[in-house]
Amino acid sequence: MPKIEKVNEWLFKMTYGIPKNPFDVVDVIEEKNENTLFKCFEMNEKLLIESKGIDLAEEIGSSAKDGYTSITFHSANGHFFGFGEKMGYVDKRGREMMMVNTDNPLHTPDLDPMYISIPFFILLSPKKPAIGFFINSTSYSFFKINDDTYTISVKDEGIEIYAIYGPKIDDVITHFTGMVGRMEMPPAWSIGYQQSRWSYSTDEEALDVARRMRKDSIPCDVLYLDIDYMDGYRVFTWGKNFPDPKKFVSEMKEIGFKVVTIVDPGVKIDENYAVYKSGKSIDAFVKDRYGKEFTGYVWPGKCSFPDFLRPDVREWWSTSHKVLFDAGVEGIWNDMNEPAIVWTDAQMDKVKNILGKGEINFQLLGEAKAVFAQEDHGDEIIHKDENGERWPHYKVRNIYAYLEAIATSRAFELYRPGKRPFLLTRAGFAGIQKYAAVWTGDNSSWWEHLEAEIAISIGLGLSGVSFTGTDVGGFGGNSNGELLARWTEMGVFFPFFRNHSAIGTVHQEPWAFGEKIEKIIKKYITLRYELFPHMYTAFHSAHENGVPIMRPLFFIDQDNPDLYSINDEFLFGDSLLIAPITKPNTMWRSVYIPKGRWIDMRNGKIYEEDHVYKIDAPLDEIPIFVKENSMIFRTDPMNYIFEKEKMTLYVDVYGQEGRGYLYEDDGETLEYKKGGYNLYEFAVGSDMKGYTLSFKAKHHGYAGRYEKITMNFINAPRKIANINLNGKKVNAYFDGNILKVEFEIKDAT
Ligand code: MIG
Repeated sequence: MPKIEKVNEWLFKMTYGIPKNPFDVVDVIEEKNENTLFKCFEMNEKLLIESKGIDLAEEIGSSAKDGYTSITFHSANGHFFGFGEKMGYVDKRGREMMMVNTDNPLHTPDLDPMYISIPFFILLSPKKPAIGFFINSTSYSFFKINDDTYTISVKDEGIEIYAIYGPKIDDVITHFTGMVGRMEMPPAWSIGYQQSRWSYSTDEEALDVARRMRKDSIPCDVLYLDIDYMDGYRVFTWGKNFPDPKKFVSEMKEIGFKVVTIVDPGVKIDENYAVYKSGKSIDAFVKDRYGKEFTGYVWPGKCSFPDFLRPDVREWWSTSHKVLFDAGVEGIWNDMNEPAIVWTDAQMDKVKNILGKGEINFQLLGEAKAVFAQEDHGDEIIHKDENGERWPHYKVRNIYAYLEAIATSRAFELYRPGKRPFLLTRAGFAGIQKYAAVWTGDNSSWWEHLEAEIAISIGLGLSGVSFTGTDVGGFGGNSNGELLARWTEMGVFFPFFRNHSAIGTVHQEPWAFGEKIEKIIKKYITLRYELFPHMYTAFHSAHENGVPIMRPLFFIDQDNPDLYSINDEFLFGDSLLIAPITKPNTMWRSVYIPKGRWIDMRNGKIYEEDHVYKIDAPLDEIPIFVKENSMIFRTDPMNYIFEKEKMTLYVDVYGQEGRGYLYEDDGETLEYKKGGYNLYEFAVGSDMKGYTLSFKAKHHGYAGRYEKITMNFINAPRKIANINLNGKKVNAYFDGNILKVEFEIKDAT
C-alpha cells in the first residue's frame, strides 16, 4: 500500500518503495489556490483520491520487483491528456506509452517514445474535477491506459506521484508549472517568423536568404545555422565557410536578423581540438561500466559526451559558448541531446561486417541505419554527480537535455548579461520550459504530419511547455507549394514559428514554389506580425500562470466530452479558434463551434455554439474565429519585431461588450521582472444610446512603444451615436461596416 501525504490544499504525494533521483526538478510548491475546495478532494486508506464519491483515481495495486515499481489505478470513464511529446490524438485513453528520450526520425503514427519525456498527465471526465499526475522520476517511465484501469511504472526501486487537484484544467497546469517552472518572457524577436534549413552552409548563402526576405518584404527575425557552419562538426567552432563570423553576424543584424547556431552535445575526440582537450582536462565525459570514457559516433565521427549531471561540467560547457557569443550570436539551438548516438564501436563493427565496407562515412551510416534502431545505452553509460555518486544513464537520460539547458542558460548569463536568453531544444523533461522553447523534431512533408502536429503541440502545452512549434513545411521529404502554404497559415498560430527542412530535400523558403504561393505565405507571415501585440500578451500569460498558449477546444468547456476528441481545431489564447485545412486539394472544411458565439475574422460572420458548419477556405485563407465579446490587439506590418520605435495599436472589438488586456515590455532585457512593463485594460459596455469605453493603465513601468490607438468595432450597429471614453465623449466614424474610435495611449487613466 502506498504512503499518502497531504502536501497542501491542492496537492497529495503518494510514495511506494524508495524512489531515488539524481536531480530534483521540483522547485517550489506554491500555496495559493483560490479555487480549491478541499472538501472535494478527500482520501481514505484505500483511495488515493475520492472526489464526491467518484472514483477518478483509486489505487488498486502496487508492486516493486526486478528494478521496476508500478501502481495501478482504477478509473471509470477517465480521459487522459498531456504526457508531453507524443504522436497520436490528444486523448491518450487506450494508449501504451513510455518515457525514454529518443531520436526517432520517422514519426509514424505508432512511434513511441519521442525526444521529450514529461511524465505528467491530466485526468478528465465530464462534470468532475480535473486531476493532474506528475510522476517525479527522472528514470524511464511507462504508462498503460486501459478503459477502466491505468498502470504507471518506473524503472526504479520506488515511485513518487504527485496528485494535483484542479478543479479546472488551467488550475492543474498552473499548479504543476508552479512546481517544475514556467517559461520566462522570451526575447520579443523569438515570437517572429524564423527561417532555417539544414544547412545554410556559407555566410553568403545565409545572407542571401536574409536579403531575399527583405527584398520581398517577407517579415522574418531569425536565421538558423545548422551543423555545417562548424569546422568538421566540432562543436563551438566556426568552419572555413564562415571566415569572419563577427562580420557575418553584424551584416545580418544590420538588416534586422538574429543568428541562432546549433550546438550538439557530442564532442569530437581530437587531441588537437581545444574543446575536447579542456573537457578532458576536467574529466568531463561520461564513462562506461568499466570506468573508460564512453564513446559513440555522431556527426563529427567518434565523440565523447559531457556529463551534464556535474555542475563543474555544466560550467565548462557554459564557458565553451564564448566563441559563439563573441561573434554576436543571439540564440542557441540544442539538437541531438536525447542524446542521440548513432553508433558505438561495437555496433560499428557489426555494421562493417554486414555491409562489408572498410571506411566509415555517412553514406555507410545512412545505409546501415535500417540495420539497427538507435539505442538508449541506459545501462551502459555511467554518470557521476557532484558528490561522486554514480548513476546509471537510464536515470539521467531523460534529464540530459534539461541539464544541458541549464548550462546553456548560464552561458547566456555570462556572455549576454541582462538580456533574455533564447534556447531551442529538441529533447527535454518536465520543466524544460524554464530554459527553452521546443520544436517537435524531424517531421516529414506530409499532410498527415501537418495535422499530427496539432495534437503533439497541444499535448506539450498541457504538460507545461508553452513555447512549442513544428518544422513548418515539413523536415524530411520534399514539400510542395500547397502544403507549405497551408502549413504556414497554421504555423502562424503555433507559439514557435519556424520553417525548417532537411538536407537533400527541395528548398522550402517562402519563394521556393513560385509567386502565387509566396504571396500567400507572405500574407500569413505578415498577419503573425500584425498580431504581435496580442501574441506577446498571450506569452506573458503563459509566463505568469503556465497555462498553454495553444490549447485544445475543451479549455472552453471541460465538461463537454465532444471536445475531447477534436484534434484538428485548436485555440490560440482564450479568444481565437483556428481551424486549419489539413488536406490537399481541399477548399473547405467542417468546423465545430464550441460554447459561445464565434465570429469569422475574415468577414464578421457570426456562428452559433454547438453547431458544425461548412466553412470555405480557398488556398489563401485559413478559418480563424474570434470569441464574441473579446478583443484582438494588432499593429501595423513590420519587417521584423520592433523595426520601428513607435507602433500603432489596433483594438478589434468583437461584440457589444467585453474586456481585454494588453501587455508590453522592452522585449529584450530582464527589467520586466522589476516592474518594467505596461499592462493596459480596455473595457467596453453598451446600452441603447451607445458605447462606454474605459481604458486604464493597470501598471505603467516602461516607456512603451504604442502611441496611437484605433478601436475597431466589428459588426457595430449603425445607430450607435454616443461614445464615451473614460467619461468623455470621443469622435467615432464608420469605415464600411466597422465603427472606428481613435485615441492615444496617454489617454489611459
Ligand atoms: O541527424 O543537424 O532534428 O532539425 O536539421 C540529424 C541536422 C541531425 C536533426 C534535427 C534537425 C537538424 C539535423 N539534426
